[in-house]
Amino acid sequence: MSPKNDASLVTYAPDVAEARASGKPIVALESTIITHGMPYPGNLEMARAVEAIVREEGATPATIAVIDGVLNVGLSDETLAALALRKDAMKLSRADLAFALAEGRTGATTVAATMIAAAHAGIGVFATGGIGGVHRGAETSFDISADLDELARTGVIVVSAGAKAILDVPKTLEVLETRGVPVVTFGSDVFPAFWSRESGLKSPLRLDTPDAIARFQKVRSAMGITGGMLIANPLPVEDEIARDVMEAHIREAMGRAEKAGVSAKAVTPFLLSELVDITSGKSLRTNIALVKANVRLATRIAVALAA
Ligand code: PSU
Repeated sequence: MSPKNDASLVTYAPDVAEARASGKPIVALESTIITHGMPYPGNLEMARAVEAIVREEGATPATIAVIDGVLNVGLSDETLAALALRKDAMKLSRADLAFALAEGRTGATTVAATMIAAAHAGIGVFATGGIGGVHRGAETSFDISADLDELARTGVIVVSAGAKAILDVPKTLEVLETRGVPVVTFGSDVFPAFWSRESGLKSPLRLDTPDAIARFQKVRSAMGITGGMLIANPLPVEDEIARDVMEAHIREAMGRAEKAGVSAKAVTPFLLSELVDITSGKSLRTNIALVKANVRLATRIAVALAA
């Protein structure tokens, strides 16, 4: 393999290649949420359902992962199903995306790595559940997700349900502000907290339509302002878990993490998995519902950008 040959590093699913060639809207989707964020088979059901939502809303889905050393932009259903079952997939971020390509490994892309892949493929909009951020206790652990730095440098719109409430959300917003990342809450003045519609924190910016978000992004480009943008989408009311109820569950999950000595990359997957156990599956149903809502909004933004 010649490392300089893009064709040997990246492969596009046929419908993604066709959409790229004809300038049709594409929505990038990540894969860490599949391999590290949710248990099987809910993860596969979610991955299939969100691809269907993108198509229903008039765009092409591109789920991104590294398969045997090749960056796949768009996965066949067979590959998606196989990935959802794999226990050994790496969790790839900016630091190790190219490592997996160079070493022929298989790995799922986080928000940061999916942004890099999307930008490389010319895809401007990406939907996930919730971004990584500043972890609670970061003042001693220094655990801050690479997702925040990626938002500052890579020009992709990321639609999420805010930052996961397992994080220190005020500090996460502070870092985003310092790094010059626009944080726009869709249809609300309050920044959401993933499983809950409200974090109790004011959203830095607010926009109410996909068209307005597309216009904002076009003006940023026209001004030569680089970097990404975070769209925070409060989940549907009927799916939310009240903030105080969720907070008690999070504290319990964090206690378990401390006991188990979990650190670094393993923290987020561990906490998400413990929360599914603590809430008897409710946090998973809520997670799936919020991802679906984010994907729908992301697709509407991608369609507005392409118009
Ligand atoms: N959204 C979800 N579930 C997830 C994630 C997002 O609903 O598991 C993943 C994303 O891939 C994100 C990662 O980049 O969690 C954050 O991991 P960390 O805190 O280790 O940076």
